Amino acid sequence: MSLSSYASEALSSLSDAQLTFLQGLPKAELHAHLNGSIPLDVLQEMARDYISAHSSDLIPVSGVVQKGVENLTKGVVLNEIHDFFGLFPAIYALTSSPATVAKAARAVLESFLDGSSPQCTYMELRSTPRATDLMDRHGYLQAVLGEVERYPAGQAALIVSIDRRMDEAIAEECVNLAITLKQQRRRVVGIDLCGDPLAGDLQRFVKHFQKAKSCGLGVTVHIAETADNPASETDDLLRAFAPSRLGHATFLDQEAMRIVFEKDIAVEICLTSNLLCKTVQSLEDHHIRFYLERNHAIAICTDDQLPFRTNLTAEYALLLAKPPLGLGLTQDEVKKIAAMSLSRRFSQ
Ligand code: 6MZ
Repeated sequence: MSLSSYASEALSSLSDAQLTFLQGLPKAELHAHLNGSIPLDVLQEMARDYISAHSSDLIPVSGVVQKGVENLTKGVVLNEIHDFFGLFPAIYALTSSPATVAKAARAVLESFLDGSSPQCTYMELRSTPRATDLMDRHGYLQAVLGEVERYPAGQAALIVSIDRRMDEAIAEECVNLAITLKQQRRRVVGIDLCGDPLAGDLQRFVKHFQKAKSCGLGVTVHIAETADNPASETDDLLRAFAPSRLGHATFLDQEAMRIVFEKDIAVEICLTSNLLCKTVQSLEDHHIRFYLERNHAIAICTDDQLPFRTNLTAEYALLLAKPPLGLGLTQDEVKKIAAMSLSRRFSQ
């Protein structure tokens, strides 16, 4: 798949020795959404299967799928972060049965963990349980876990995502499934709050997140992803949800920062995602600099390698490449950042 200009320019500016260094660096991918990480060739194959299986349907859903996959193939241009969520109906049509969810999960895990130069040494894949005509949410999680557990515990685990758009009852069901599966010693290590950053009232989820935490699940939340997220919501997320990791954390105010430092909450950083969603204007302005200056724990992550046309090696290349293509960090600094990602895995 062709990479975004950010990823490809940073990668091609590196020497062979720098590339070898990045590829051999032990690192963890802690923030990757399953349905946003399906390799393009696998998605295209799934679309072909879907279209041939649905050719006689009265309602031509195949058109939506075809258009969606064509857009992803061309490389989507997002005017703003809200455009991003419109990509998922087409992808979700392709991953609506246990077999297709498993196929997608296998392809994602293989793209990160297999081959002669895997993207990472450990991966916490995350996904939102979905119920369709062909599966319930438990069936969804069984299908994903079946693939995660093909790898040793030291290599792969699952985070269950709760979408901000969910009804409270569905969020509760997802949290309870995560807890039960953990108690059954399945490879679920945490829960996540994700979805359209401005959707939903989060108060209705508080007690469910607290229950998950008290049952030993790690908690991570997408927080302050846009400039429009109110400070009061960010404050609630930090205090009531008590996360040990944060996704994006792009627009934290001073008080929020104070809590992040005081509680030593790690930040999952997704550079290309932020640039393409235009929540950050340039690498020069990226909040990663603030955390680096203070030696605060971060983990470099891909978010959604399919629409953002990146991979974990490219995200690390953005650290190493000289400005303006990258941050111009030294190999020792990058090594330290990679070690931070491994140290912030959720416990099993
Ligand atoms: C917020 C995001 C996201 O769970 O179906 N998702 N939520 N911010 C982001 N950054 C731009 N990227 C992905 O994977 C897809 C779902 O993950 C969430 C969205 O809810 C999306 O529908 P799963 O496997």
